[in-house]
Amino acid sequence: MKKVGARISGRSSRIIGRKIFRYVRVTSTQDKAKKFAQKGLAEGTVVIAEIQTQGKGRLGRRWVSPKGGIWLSVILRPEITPMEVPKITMIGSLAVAKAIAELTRIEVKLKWPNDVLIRHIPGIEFKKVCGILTEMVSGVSQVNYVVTGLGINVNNHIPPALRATAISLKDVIGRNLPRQKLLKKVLEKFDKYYLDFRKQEMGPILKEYKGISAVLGKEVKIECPDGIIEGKALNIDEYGALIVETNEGRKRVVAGDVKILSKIL
Ligand code: BT5
Repeated sequence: MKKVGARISGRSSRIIGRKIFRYVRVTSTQDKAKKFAQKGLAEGTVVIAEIQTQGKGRLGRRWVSPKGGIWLSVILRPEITPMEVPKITMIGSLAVAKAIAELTRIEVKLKWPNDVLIRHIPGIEFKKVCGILTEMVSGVSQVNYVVTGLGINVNNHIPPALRATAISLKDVIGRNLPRQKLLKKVLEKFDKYYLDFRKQEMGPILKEYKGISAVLGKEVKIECPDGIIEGKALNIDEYGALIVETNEGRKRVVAGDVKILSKIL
C-alpha cells in the first residue's frame, strides 16, 4: 500500500474533499477510510486509490477495481439516526449521475438503491457504471460515522464476465476521459447535496433523484434480506425507501437487489 501524498484541495467544496489521501494500491478505500474515521479524522476526508486489490460491494460481494477507474471513500459524520443513512447513498449516486451527465452529456439513470447506469445507444439496456457502498458505525439512535464508497468505471477495462451488466464511460465515449475533471465535479456535487441534506433540505434532492430513476413506474423483482418482493415500483420516500405495489398490498423496502422486469427503461 503506497501513499502518494495527502493534500488540502483547492476546490470550492466546503466539506467533502477538504482533505484527500491518494494511494496507488490499497485493499479497499473503505477499509482505509474506516480506519481513519476511527482515529478521528475529519468529516469530508476522502481516500482515493488507483487500484483496489479487494474492492468491496454490498453483502461481501467483490468490486472489480483495476487501474483507470475512480475508487474513493468519503468519511461523513452526520448527526442522524441509522434509519436516515440510506439517504447518503442517494446523495452519492445523484452526485455521480449529475457529474457524469454534465461533463459528458450521456443519459444517466439511477437504479435504486445504489447503482448509476448508462448505455451505449438509445433503445438498448442500461448497464452499471458506478456502485455506491455506504457503511456506518452507530449507536442505537445516533450515527457515529458513515463511510461512503463510490466506484466509477471511467477508463478501466471491464472483464468479460461482467460485460453483460457493467460498462465504463470510456466504452460509451470511445476515448479516455480526464479522471481529475470528473473527480472534481463528483466531489463538488456530493458536497452541495450533502450540505442541503445537513440543512434538512431533502425535498429538492429527492425530486432530482426520482427524475432520473430507472425503477419508478417499472415492474420490479427485489431480492431483500427477508425474501423476494415483486410488483410495481411506485415511489421513493423521504428516507430513501422504495415503495412497491404488490399483490399483497404496498410494501416499503429499505434494502435489496432490484431486477427491472420491463426490458426497455
Ligand atoms: C456496489 O455493490 O455496487 C458497491 C460498490 C462500491 C465500490 C466502491 S469503490 C470505492 C469503495 N471501496 C470499496 O472497496 N468499495 C467502494 P453491489 O450492489 O453489491 O454490486 C456488486 C456487484 O457488482 C458484483 O457482485 C458484480 O456483479 C458487480 N461488479 C463488480 N465490479 C464491478 C464494476 N467495476 N462495475 C460494475 N459492476 C461491478
